[in-house]
Amino acid sequence: MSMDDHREQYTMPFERDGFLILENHLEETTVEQILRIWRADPTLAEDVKENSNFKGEEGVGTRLAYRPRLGEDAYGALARSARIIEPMEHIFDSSIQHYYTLNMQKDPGTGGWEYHQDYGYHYKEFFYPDFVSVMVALDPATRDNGCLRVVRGSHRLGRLEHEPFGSQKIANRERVALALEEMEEVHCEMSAGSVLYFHGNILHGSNANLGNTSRWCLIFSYVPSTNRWVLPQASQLTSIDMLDDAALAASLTAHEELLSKGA
Ligand SMILES: O=C(O)CCC(=O)C(=O)O
Repeated sequence: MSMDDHREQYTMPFERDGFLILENHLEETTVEQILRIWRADPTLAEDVKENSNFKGEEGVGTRLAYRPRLGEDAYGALARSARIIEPMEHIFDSSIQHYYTLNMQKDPGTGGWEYHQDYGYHYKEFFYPDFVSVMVALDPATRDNGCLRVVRGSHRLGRLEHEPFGSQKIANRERVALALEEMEEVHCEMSAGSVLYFHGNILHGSNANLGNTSRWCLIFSYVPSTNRWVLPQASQLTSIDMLDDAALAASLTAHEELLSKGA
C-alpha cells in the first residue's frame, strides 16, 4: 500500500472522525483461538473484577481485567501484532508504545459505561492527547449486547472535565448533551475480528448488555513514542517489537499448549 493509500484508509478518517473501524481485520481462526485461550485461562479468571460503572436502573457491574503490563501471553502477542500496530504507526508517523490492556467480559446482564474520554482519565500521565484505545471484537458487537457508542468528531472538543460516578469518571454532562446536539452518535456494531481505533479525546460509552449474547473484547491502549510521560514516577509504557502473522500464530499456539498442560 502506498503512503497515499495509508492516509486515505487510516489517517484521514481517524483525524476527521476520531475513530476508525477496520472490518474483519483479524483472521477468524485467530479470534477463535484467543477466545478458547481466554475461557481456559485461570490467571485471567483470577484477574477479572466486577466494577460498578452504571448506577440506577442498569446498575449492574461490568466484568473486566486490567493489565498494566504487556504480557508474554496470547493477549500480549495480539497487542504486539503488526495487524494492530501498523495502522497507528501510519496515523501518528511514529513508533507506538503499549500502555495497558483490558479484557472486557461483557456477558448478558452486565453493565455499560457512561460517556467519557480515555484522555479524561489519562491526562495526568501524558502531555499530549495522542492516545489511542483499540477495541478488538472477539464476539459480534451489536446494539443488543451493548456495543460501543462514539460521538463522531468529539475528539476536536479537547479534554472535557470529568467527575467520579460509581467506579467511573464521567465527562461533564452539560458538554456531553451539547455534543450530542451537534454531532452524530455512532453505534459501533462490529463483526468478530473487526477492530475499532479511537482517539483519547473521543466521547464514548455503552449501554448495558441487555441481550442474550456475550460481547467479549480486548481493549489495548497505546501512545505514539512522540508523546511525553509527565508523571515523576517511571512509566509503565512498553516499546513494541512487532509480530507478523506467523509469529502471532506461534505465540497463540504456545499459550494454548501451556494451558492444555495445566500450566
Ligand atoms: O466496552 C465497553 O462497553 C466500554 C469500554 C470503555 O468505554 C472503555 O474501556 O473506555
